[in-house]
Amino acid sequence: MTVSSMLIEMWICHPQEPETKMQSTHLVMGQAAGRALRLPGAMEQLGKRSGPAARLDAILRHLSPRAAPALTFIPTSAQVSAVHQPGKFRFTLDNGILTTEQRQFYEDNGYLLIRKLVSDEDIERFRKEFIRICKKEVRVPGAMIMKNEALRSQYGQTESVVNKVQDFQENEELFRYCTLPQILKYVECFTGPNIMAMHTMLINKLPDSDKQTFLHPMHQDLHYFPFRPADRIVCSWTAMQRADENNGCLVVVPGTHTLPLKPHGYPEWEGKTNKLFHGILDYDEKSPKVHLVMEKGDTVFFHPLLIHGSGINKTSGFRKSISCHFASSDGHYIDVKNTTQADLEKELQEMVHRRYDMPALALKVGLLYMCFITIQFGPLCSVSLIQQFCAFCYSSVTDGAEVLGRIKDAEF
Ligand SMILES: O=C(O)CCC(=O)C(=O)O
Repeated sequence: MTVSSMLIEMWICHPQEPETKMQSTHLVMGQAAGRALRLPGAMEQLGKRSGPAARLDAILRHLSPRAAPALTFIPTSAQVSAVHQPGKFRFTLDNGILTTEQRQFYEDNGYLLIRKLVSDEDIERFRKEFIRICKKEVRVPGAMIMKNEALRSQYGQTESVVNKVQDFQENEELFRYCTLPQILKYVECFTGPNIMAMHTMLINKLPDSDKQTFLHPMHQDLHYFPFRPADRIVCSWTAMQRADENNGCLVVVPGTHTLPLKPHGYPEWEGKTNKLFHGILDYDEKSPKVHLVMEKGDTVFFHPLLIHGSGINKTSGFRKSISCHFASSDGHYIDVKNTTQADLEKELQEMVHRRYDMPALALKVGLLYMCFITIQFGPLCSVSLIQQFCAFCYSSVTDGAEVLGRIKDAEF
């Protein structure tokens, strides 16, 4: 049997340890190529889980029957060696998908653009689901929905006010993006075959006529991630419509994926800055930038150290994209204390304190550390975070179900 695939959004880590292995709660062993399973039902058929996975299952059942993790298993080629092969290539792995030229391009530039990777039909489904979320026809437990409140009185509950849906792992339709075989086959070239979906976003860059900018300052995504190794993390970002300089396409500084992680903070510019939209503090505006002009369905894969951002949307329409950060489950978490990421952790801690009003609980069991691990970009805990939290703190938390309920029922 070979490990043919793994795509999960649920994992366990140990906050007490400075470097913690990313432990998957589920491994899919020996799936036939071409089969994709939807869990938890199917998992039971694969046999009994043991160790931490079994413990987590038991805890989640105890907490709430609704809390069972949504698991999606998608076969990958498993042709790739996740072990770093010294020599020519550092940032890419060989599974026969990328040509030598494509590998070399990513090695040199830190990104790779694949044209027409996602079909119009899939994009239309994502778009429709996004509209339903905007209209509150569906709720996405644990997701952070970022709105421009100033526009609400004019436009009501519509896509005209929603900038972003983040951490949509509990929405089956949007999460389908992270499971598309054509996406995963490329992801595997960067992460290796055991893949975890770490962070998801559907960005709807609003027209900027009223100066309520939704501008992404130049940054490195690794700033938001307390896990490593960086070279086994990749973002896949798909344009849901044409993106160019006019509507705020992605802008990258090629080759910067070889730089270390730089100190980030709020940009010192006139006008609005968005919560947690940090930028590189010493960013040199003269750096040679490339505007990634993309058509609907085009997808760019990029390294988490690549310096990138996006400008304002100067048109009267929206600019939509859907993205996911994937990482190898063979990675580990780091303690960000005394690193450039420490301030972000603090900011997130404060947000969680305010949002959920549970400092005592948090302090008792180290929730705050865990928050940073899972929230990544957003101010809100994701459901999987709380599940992990409960799993860890089972012995000391008596009201885990209540905490979980509070998060799941939160109105965003
Ligand atoms: O989609 C955008 O406008 C920017 C996205 C971005 O910077 C990111 O995903 O890190």
